[in-house]
Amino acid sequence: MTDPVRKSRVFSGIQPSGLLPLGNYLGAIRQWLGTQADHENYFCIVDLHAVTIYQQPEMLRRKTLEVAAMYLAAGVDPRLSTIFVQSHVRAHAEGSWLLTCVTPVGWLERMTQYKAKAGQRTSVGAGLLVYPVLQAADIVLYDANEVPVGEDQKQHVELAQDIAQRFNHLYGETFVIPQAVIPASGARILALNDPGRKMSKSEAHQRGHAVCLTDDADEIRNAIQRAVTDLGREIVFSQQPEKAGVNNLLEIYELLTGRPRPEIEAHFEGRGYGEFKQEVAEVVIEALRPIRERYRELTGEPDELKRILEVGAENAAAIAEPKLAEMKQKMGFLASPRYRVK
Ligand code: ATP
Ligand code: LTN
Repeated sequence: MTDPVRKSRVFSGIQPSGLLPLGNYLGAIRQWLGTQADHENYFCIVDLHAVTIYQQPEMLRRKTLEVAAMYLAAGVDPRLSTIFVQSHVRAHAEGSWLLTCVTPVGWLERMTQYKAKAGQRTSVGAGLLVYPVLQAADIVLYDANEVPVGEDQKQHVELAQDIAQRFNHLYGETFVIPQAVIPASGARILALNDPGRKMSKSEAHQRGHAVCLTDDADEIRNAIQRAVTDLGREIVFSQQPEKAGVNNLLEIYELLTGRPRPEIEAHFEGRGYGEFKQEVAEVVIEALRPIRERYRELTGEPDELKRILEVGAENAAAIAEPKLAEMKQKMGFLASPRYRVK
């Protein structure tokens, strides 16, 4: 169980299913940057999760490297954090099967993300249903204490707690029970063209839906100028559904400037939505400029990216493989010399 002298361990991941939108950055990656110095961090590119929905093979390979470049460009430091690709560490897939066998189907059918994604399709891949078990394996194989994610992942981390508890109950204390860490602001960045929905990577190609970390100044200005607001005039933080568009832009502004809410409201008092959006756009452009520039440099160095991912996979496997061996031993699998932990 938890070693009292080890640093608190952090695990999180993003699917390489497209270019990263501002929501992924503000909800997840920015939190990761805060824990780098004094935690032990594992940041994964979850390609096994991405294939729960068909991915064009060449695109998946490309996007996996792009997301790695995006992590680095956004400030994840490979000297402080382990960055790796999920499919490079076999323990994730194997551990996931073991956990699938202790998970009641009813727990999976209750997941709101499954219901939403399955509801849009006529035929549903089994991977979509067991997706949160793979996520639980990701987390518990590292005995992660903290899982920094956006609001939409809270339910999946709670399920990981239940699965870990059930395994511990059936086979004896094995896993640390993880906690979701959700940011107070930016936990659910909304689609710019539809503030009734969350901004999402898989919809980021739609015109006006999102700002992506790699967008240029004109693309950012266009998307924010077109953002859906309301017929009112008040530029205030508000949880009222009709103010969701304005509130969303204000949260983005707050997160990127670090200014306190009352100061922001006073700053925009009496000003029109056009002017407000212009200023939000400029703040986003300036915040993303260094990320975009660094991203461009990094994608020009694929060998360096691959080297970082290789080191990351080695470090990750050094934690995950012994944990998997412990699971197998506790479940009663016969040990084999063909399956020796390095
Ligand atoms: P997809 O559209 O492919 O489901 P996604 O945009 O939801 O992708 P994920 O890879 O599922 O992105 O999530 C990566 C991380 O970003 C998770 O921690 C998730 O909670 C967070 N996140 C995703 N979208 C938002 C959002 N709109 N606001 C805040 N956090 C978000
Ligand atoms: N399912 C998550 C991505 C994800 C994850 C994880 C997040 C996979 N494994 C482990 C935190 C910890 C998503 O779609 N956002």
